Amino acid sequence: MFIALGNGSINANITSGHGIKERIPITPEVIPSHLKVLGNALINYSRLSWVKIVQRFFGIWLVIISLFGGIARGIALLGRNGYNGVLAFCGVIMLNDKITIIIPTKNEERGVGDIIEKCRKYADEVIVIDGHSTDKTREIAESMGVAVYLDNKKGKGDGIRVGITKATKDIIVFIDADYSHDADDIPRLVQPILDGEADHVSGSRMKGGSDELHGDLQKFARMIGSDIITLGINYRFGVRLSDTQNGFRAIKREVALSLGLEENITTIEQEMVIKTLKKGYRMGEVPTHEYARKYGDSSIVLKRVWFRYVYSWLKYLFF
Ligand SMILES: Nc1nc2c(ncn2[C@@H]2O[C@H](COP(=O)(O)OP(=O)(O)O)[C@@H](O)[C@H]2O)c(=O)[nH]1
Ligand SMILES: [Mg+2]
Repeated sequence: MFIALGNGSINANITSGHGIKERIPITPEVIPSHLKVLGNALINYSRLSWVKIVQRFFGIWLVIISLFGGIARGIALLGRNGYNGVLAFCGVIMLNDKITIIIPTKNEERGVGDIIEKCRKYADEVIVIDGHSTDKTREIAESMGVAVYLDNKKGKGDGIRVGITKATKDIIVFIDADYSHDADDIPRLVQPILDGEADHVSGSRMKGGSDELHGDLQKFARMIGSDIITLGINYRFGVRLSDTQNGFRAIKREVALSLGLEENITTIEQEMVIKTLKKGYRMGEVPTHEYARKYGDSSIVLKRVWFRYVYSWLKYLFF
């Protein structure tokens, strides 16, 4: 239905679901009857299939081309990624070509399969960087057809650095393999980059909640330490971030390559944030929830790594 102005009067051009065209002048007296006609037109449209509605609005050729294009893409995804390929086709088709997802793993045989499966919804390129696992992590990942590379046995940071050199898409997403992060948050995480608002986006556990930062002394210390580090970064660069330690993040590949990352362990997360800001790139944050590790223990043992956190924080902040 179109409302048209002409000859000093307002006309309603109504095409009903059956294709009958009516042109009715709108005057105060006839408004109730116009509403009735409009109501009928809407009811008729609601009875049409979506194909017919698209056809009415955009013409038959657009429908034919998009149907063929869609079917071809759907078959390709079904062949490559099975059911998840079809899900991707329905939901996030635009993202798949732009993202490389990197999953660092060390002895994650219980979670790696699930996380790969979920990540495939959002990226054509999923890469596992393994820290020389002694369990079946690599076998499982390889059997699922994703690329698997070994790091240099120096820690997660080393794995992240190897991953950056292997990625080929415009945006890299890092996600852990221990069920801490929800792959369904990936579209939200990359959105600020796609919108041209940020070059590097971190998931924020402070905004999205964490099951890993509260409950015992070790967790409390991690939370306070994380807050102090973030505070220093905020005042040094005049930003207001809430989380600089989360492993769940998205970054433009070109930016990641330009940072000259050096850290071998999980201190690489804060190094990435500090160097992003130092080089004048834009940081973004979105709330993401951190779930409790489902099995095993964190690789971070605070009494062993706290010094490296403090040292690398000060080093990258001021030198
Ligand atoms: N490539 C690689 N990945 C690692 C290494 N150590 C831990 N990871 C992975 O990094 C992710 C985060 O590790 P985790 O121990 O959960 O650290 P936390 O989440 O900070 O407590 C998990 O997917 C681990 O499997 C390593 O030495 N090399
Ligand atoms: Mg973890």
